[in-house]
Amino acid sequence: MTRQHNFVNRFAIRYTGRGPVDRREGFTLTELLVTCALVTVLMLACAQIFSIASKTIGGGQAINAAVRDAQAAQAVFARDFSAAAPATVSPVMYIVSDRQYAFRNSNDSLSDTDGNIASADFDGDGNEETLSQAIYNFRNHRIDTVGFFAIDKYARQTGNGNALIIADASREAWIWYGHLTLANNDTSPTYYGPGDNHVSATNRNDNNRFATQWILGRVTVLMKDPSTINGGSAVAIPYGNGDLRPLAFRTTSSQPNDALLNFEYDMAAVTLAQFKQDVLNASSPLSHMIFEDAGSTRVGRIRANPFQVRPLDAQKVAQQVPIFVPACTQFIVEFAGDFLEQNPSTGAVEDVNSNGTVFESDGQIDYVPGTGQVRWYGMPRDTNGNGIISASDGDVVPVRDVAGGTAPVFERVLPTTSALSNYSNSGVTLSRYIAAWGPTDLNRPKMIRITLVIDRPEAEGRLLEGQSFEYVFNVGY
Ligand SMILES: [Ca+2]
Ligand SMILES: [Ca+2]
Ligand SMILES: [Ca+2]
Ligand SMILES: [Ca+2]
Repeated sequence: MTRQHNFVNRFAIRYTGRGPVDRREGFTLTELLVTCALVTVLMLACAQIFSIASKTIGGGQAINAAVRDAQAAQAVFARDFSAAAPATVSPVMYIVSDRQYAFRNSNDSLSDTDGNIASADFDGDGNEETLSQAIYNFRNHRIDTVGFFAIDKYARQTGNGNALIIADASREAWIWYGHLTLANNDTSPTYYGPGDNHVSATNRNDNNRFATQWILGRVTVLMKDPSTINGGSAVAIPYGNGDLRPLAFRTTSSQPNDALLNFEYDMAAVTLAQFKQDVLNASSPLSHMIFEDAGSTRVGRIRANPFQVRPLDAQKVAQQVPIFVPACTQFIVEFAGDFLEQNPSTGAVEDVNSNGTVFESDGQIDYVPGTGQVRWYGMPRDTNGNGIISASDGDVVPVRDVAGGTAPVFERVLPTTSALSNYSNSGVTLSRYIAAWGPTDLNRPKMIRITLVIDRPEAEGRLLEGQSFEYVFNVGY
């Protein structure tokens, strides 16, 4: 028998009570008190060590969690963009770029000395300064939205009443990404957009005011002919009468109002072909190309409620379906493609074939002369970090700026009235940028670049800002 076996056997005897335990093995009161004191000292020491360790681990965990979320998101983005419907089939694709000032979190809000959200001590010299709106940081955020049609295999994720999910599927869907509008804590909640101020002292933006509270959403709205939809008319967003759904945001009074906005249903009773015809018939197509908030200047943002109370019903469950990436403080969408004709030897944008326009494909994805890098278009942004933001510096700018000041038809709304030679001046203000390709705009982006910042609450005090992730996707068609 080995020593180990003896050891095990001795324990077995003690705990099965086969013999009387020697009194000398017990503790006196004094011994117990001394032990307790020693344990207390040890516990205090351990608490110190664990506290220091957990501060270090906290930063690491925040990074790990952000990386995990970003990796999961990357796979979903890649599949969605690769499934984008061809321009000949897809009536619409759009990118809306918006910017929003917001405090990172409550502590950031309290630490601001002058009460002006736009100014902060960005350079660490002890004074608050204001930067160009084209420079994005923990105060100045991008809250872009992107919408397009796709062909893949999509399962329904919403239901009706007590049927939490109705079994149904489609090969056609409208896909939307953007920061969500979120419910506040009221029993009958008010919905607030990212960075919105409180409506009043009693009606507050509890869950969507600070950037670290924001949630990036993703929805797929299945598209089917009404006669083929399971579960009856209640699940459908009817189409016709020139009222273009699903992209028209507010439906007519006879239909379920805000059904899509509220995300009660992820099924539109219209096929891609039917919807395309509707867009072609529309008198003012632009208003139906982007998912819009009628009655305000705001872009449409799907409503979600991450904090539902029981009992759950189909609508409460549906309002959690859009939740995609929590703590997402920046969502930047940019595009590349073959929109301009460039001189093959100099790279200059010019009418090489003398047909009167530079807005045409020359067989080459537009590139930056000199470096030969892919030219990315969108809301102005300094991508090489040198403090200059311009077309000639190779930064992100509208196509207009690269094309000598004239915008192509798909640039529907521009952030400045004219192209600027440098957007980094602190006086520069940017309004919305919209690129929207309609049913007759067949030359569409070849690539989409997504830049995400994930700033999880546990990173506070450990990381200066969130983690940034950048992805480039080929568009499937
Ligand atoms: Ca300030
Ligand atoms: Ca080109
Ligand atoms: Ca030409
Ligand atoms: Ca630059």
